[in-house]
Amino acid sequence: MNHVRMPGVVVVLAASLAIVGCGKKEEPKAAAPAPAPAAAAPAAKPEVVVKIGHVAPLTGPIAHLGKDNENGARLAVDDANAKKVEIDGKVIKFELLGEDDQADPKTGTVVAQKLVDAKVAGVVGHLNSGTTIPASAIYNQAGVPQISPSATNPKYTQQGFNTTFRVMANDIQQGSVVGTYAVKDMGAKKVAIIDDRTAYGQGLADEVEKAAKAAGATVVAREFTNDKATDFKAILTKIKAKNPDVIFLGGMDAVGGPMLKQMRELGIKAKFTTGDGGCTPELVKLAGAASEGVICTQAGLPVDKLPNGQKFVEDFTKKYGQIQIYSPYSYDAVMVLVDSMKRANSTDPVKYLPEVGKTSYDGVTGKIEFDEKGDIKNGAITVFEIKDGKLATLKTEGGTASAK
Ligand code: ABU
Repeated sequence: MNHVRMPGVVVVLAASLAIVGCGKKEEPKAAAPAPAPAAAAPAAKPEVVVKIGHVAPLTGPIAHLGKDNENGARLAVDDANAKKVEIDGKVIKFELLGEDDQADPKTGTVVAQKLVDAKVAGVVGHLNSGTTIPASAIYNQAGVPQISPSATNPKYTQQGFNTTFRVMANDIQQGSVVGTYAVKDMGAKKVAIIDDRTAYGQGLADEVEKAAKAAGATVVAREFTNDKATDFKAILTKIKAKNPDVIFLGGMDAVGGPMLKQMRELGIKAKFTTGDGGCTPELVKLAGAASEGVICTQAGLPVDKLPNGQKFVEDFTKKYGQIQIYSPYSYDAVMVLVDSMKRANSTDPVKYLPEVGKTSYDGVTGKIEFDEKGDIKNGAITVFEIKDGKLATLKTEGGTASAK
């Protein structure tokens, strides 16, 4: 049976007629007190969408690192949105615009312009120094703050731009630590150096060469490859003839993995060292048993020693799986942008950019403060050894403790 929904006023009228119709005179009842008017709901605050750009290689040999970076930034955006951040009387809904630069400098500038045209308020990226440096000119021209969570080449922050920041140590620090470690701690007298001809790989290799020589070693070979190569037998054969104690690679894990395997296949006994681009769980996956005993550095603290990192590690791994290396830094980079907007009470880059430089933020990676160039103050370098397929911490130099 269908029930016809009657408007309330009709129901009241029908009831009154029924009373009149029964012929009994009734004294009018005192009117029931009118219900108190419902308290007016507070007017909802207007919501404003603020776009934050993120750029990394999401395709190609180091897509696993690009996705790690992007996922860190995405988690930060989700966490910031859950807090319903209010700026200038409006609730801000942050939106991450993720772009793929394929680790290619030209593509890096194309996607940088795309983000500027999309009116992003800030950019986290890029991953590679070779893309971060050319893209930084575009963001600078547009006055858009840029924080790289992983580009370690010192040139990025040496261009005189007020828009460039990085939340980890640079390769002057990293090269000095790994080059000195190879000589003083690993006892290398003869060092061979290979780089991938990227801004990162070549730049770090130059710093390692300086540090190793300063510590008393001889550089017996300096070879290069490229960041897409997979066959290194020709350069490794040349290096074998020089009988080095240590081989250093300035390059990423996608190069380091197959290079390590081929070193062992050629019977090269030298110890293998590399910087942050190769100091990842992916290196172990790619090189297998050949990665045992590798010494490598990261430009930051070990994940299990991140001052405020426990919740980040739990949340990230639950949502995205294993941390590669830079996701805690991309998380912090987003949070530094948000924190700067809050302090400026504005999401307008013109207004909040000066606040980025004044940052003093307790991130998951530690205390974040910038020097006059935009480099992190007191960045840490950690030395690891790969043991039983895992990155085991040997020592950390520099770094600040969290205030928490
Ligand atoms: N820092 C190593 C990987 C990223 C880069 O600087 O190119």
